[in-house]
Amino acid sequence: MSNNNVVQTVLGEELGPLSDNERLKGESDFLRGTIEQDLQDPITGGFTADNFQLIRFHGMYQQDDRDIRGERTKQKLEPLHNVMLRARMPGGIITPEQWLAIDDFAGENTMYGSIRLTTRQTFQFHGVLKPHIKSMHQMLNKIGIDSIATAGDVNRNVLCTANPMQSELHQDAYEWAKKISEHLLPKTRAYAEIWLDGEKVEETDKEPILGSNYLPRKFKTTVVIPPHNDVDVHANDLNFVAIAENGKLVGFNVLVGGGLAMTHGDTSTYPRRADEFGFIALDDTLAIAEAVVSTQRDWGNRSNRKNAKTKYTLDRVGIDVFKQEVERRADVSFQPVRPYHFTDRGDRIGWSEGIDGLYHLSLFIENGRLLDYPGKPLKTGLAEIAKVHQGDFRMTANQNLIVARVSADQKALIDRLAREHGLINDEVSEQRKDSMACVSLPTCPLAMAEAERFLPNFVTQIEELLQKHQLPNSDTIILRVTGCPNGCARAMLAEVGLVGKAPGRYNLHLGGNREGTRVPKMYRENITVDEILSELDTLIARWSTERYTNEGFGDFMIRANVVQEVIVSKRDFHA
Ligand code: SRM
Ligand code: SF4
Repeated sequence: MSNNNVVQTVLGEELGPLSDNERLKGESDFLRGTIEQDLQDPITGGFTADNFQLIRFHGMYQQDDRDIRGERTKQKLEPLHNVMLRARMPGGIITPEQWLAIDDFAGENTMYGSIRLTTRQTFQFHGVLKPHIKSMHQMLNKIGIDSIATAGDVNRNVLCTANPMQSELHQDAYEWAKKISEHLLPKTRAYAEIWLDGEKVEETDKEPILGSNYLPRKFKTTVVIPPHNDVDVHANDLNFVAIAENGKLVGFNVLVGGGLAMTHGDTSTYPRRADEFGFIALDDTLAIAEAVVSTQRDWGNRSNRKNAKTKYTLDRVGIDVFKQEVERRADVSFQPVRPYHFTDRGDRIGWSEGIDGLYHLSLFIENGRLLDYPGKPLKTGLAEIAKVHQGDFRMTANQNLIVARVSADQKALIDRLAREHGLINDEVSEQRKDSMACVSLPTCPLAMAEAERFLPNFVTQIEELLQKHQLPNSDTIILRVTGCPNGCARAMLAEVGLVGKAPGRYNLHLGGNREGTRVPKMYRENITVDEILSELDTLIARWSTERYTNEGFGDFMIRANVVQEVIVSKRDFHA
């Protein structure tokens, strides 16, 4: 499929000529391109032509700092090209030794000196210049970490509920997240050859699962342990909902077709919840994962990348048709969905005790940015903890970090280190813990408005509104801000979601729920921050006085008819 004059036809329907991304994947020699030559080229700090896209399959994005872009153009300099690296960490578990190595690299070899925890349970380095790229991969390899398939048209980092309290169930679920990740990884040796000086081999195995053109678009998978929906299943193409009997994992409910991105002004794009396909036994997990991926591989739209994700394939071919194809390919019949429910998505910040008698400290890391701030040396604090910690660390899909499996005799020491370095702060409000922003400016090339740098002050203003309307600290609103409609902070599953439109201007969405099972609807378009605050002032006042007992802000927005409920996204979201 490397010829872009070829028209793609699926189940008799013509979708159009293949996009240029199909050409570049097909011609890439299994993701090698000419990345190695570009790496040697000292004339530019960047990657050229197709390599700009191909490095994504190796877990890197080319970026430049947008704050200084204009100044460099004035000085007739090329943008200060660098890469952002995203590691592959199924289930987000990292050891103290690994942590110390990444801490060291971030401090010594990146432009920003930070480690950024992401909304998909891993970390990113921002600002790695060309001379450091290869040594970065070699450092990671040495400590048992890679960045394969954390970006590009492949199955991304597989998430797993970060709940160390139920240790046995968590361990089983986590093992499945790892197995699924391994099973769906690209089989090409390109990563080892380019970054790890691996031996050159002719590819004999032609990517049996992903195919030589890889997937039509990115693909996201989770393993979730109800009642916590911390991974936000409805943002993901494929979800395995753990079903346990007497604390033991017995199988999974499978949910397919979630995704949150849209494009401003294009009503063929929309955020969408995943659909329930049914229950499967544990032994069928990999076959089902593979069948969902291969169905999407063959039926996903390779002509229009904006309509290429699984959510659009389901809506195009029909949910039942897609499901039957998965059953046929896997030779497994879905059983009726087993009962489950979600209650919440947040992390339990602070200490908790697991059923195995070990302790876990969940740290709230604002925007996931670990850096030494004046008076708050967060990055140093974690390194100090890593030097003494005998358990592990767990990154959460809420950009937080758990110091997990702490023995009783280490608890006081770790608590002291965390407090001394500002990692525990009893003043942080519950509202702040329920707020999240994507990276956005200055590193994200797609950002239309601020998000990470905007959120902290904005939360202070929301805290003031909650106080003004006499709401206690425990009554919060799930608030998420993304700098553009791609939705990286999952604003499209928030009670209040702000979506960047232009500098200082956002679309205001309302009506998601606390469990993350409803997409919020647009209430006001392209408004300023003052206008947002004024709207929220009125709505929070009403919530405070008119709500039923324990009624969440998003639920109240629907009941009070402030916005219509989005039930079927394709029909309701833009209506
Ligand atoms: Fe994302 C693109 C950051 C989670 C939907 N995302 C980007 C890029 C790489 C911009 C780019 O393409 O050049 C951003 C890099 C910014 C930077 O400087 O770091 C970026 N996305 C992030 C992270 C770091 C946000 C964060 O604050 O933590 C998250 C990294 C996750 C990870 O570790 O893998 C991140 N991105 C998400 C999520 C949330 C999720 O998966 O739970 C979504 C919405 C869910 C979904 O996929 O529907 C998301 N990111 C996108 C999209 C839209 C995809 C689409 O369906 O159209 C893009 C743009 C694209 O792919 O074309 C994008
Ligand atoms: Fe960038 Fe948009 Fe994702 Fe924010 S939502 S990180 S602005 S792509």
